[in-house]
Amino acid sequence: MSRIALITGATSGIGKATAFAFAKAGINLILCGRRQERLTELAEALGKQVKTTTLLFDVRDSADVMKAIASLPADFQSIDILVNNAGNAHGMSPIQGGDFSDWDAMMDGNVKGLLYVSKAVISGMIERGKGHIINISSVAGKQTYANGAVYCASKKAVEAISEGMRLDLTQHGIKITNIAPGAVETEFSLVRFKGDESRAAKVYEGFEPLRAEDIADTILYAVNAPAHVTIADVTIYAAAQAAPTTVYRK
Ligand code: NDP
Ligand code: 8X3
Repeated sequence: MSRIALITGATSGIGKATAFAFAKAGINLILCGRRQERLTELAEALGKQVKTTTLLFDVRDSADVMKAIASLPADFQSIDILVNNAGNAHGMSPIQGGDFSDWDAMMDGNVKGLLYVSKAVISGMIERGKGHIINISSVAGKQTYANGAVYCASKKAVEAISEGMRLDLTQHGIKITNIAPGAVETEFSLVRFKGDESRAAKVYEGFEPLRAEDIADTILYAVNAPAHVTIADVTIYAAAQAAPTTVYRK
């Protein structure tokens, strides 16, 4: 029987590429995000290959998260795969210059949002005695860099949550995969730098960054591993990147 995956942050970047990769592999899709137009467009495009539905919610709103996931049609309720991908960096500044609303957006979205969505999905996985949760962390969760303390903290939290989930959920037949990408060219830097296109473009200048599809390939590999195998933790750098902020540019 075809599997069902719920992907948060499916409207852009890594989430969107994962939706395409899953559709190609015959995995039915629950596509989530805050931009309905993009969700509808994606659901229509991928609906030619697999069954699709969309959920519009902000991961930071626990009540909305629970309501949206509870509203799924019966044929989408047995979620096999959860991809906790929604998230962003907001701003880049020394801790003493940090902005409260940026901090809230990162901690509430990247950390608490991931927890809310997981809670909404895990109970069903436990009942069915199976499931797979993919948490998108970052190399920022492995190594802190200057001016990135809060984003890095949010991704270190994701790493800890992945470890904790594995400890709590393995006994229920649920696999946990933590994926830590390096520099992937998506809308990420545009969001981080609040729409400043030239500043965002500079992040990826002079080297070949990762593509969203590279991360999607790894996610698909993890969900296609044999039943007795858990891909627990994967770090993926661009070939020219040696550490989060050490990139060899031409
Ligand atoms: P994008 O900005 O391209 O995509 C981010 C996605 O997250 C969008 O679909 C957005 O959808 C969704 N999202 C953001 N905030 C919320 C929210 N509060 N509620 C619901 N959805 C939200 O960035 P990426 O694809 O690069 O980022 C995906 C994940 O990968 C993030 O967790 C990011 O931290 C992580 N990552 C990215 C790296 C990179 O270099 N690009 C490297 C390492 C990790 P919408 O706006 O429609 O809600
Ligand atoms: C995104 C990668 O290095 O910009 O998580 O933090 S980085």
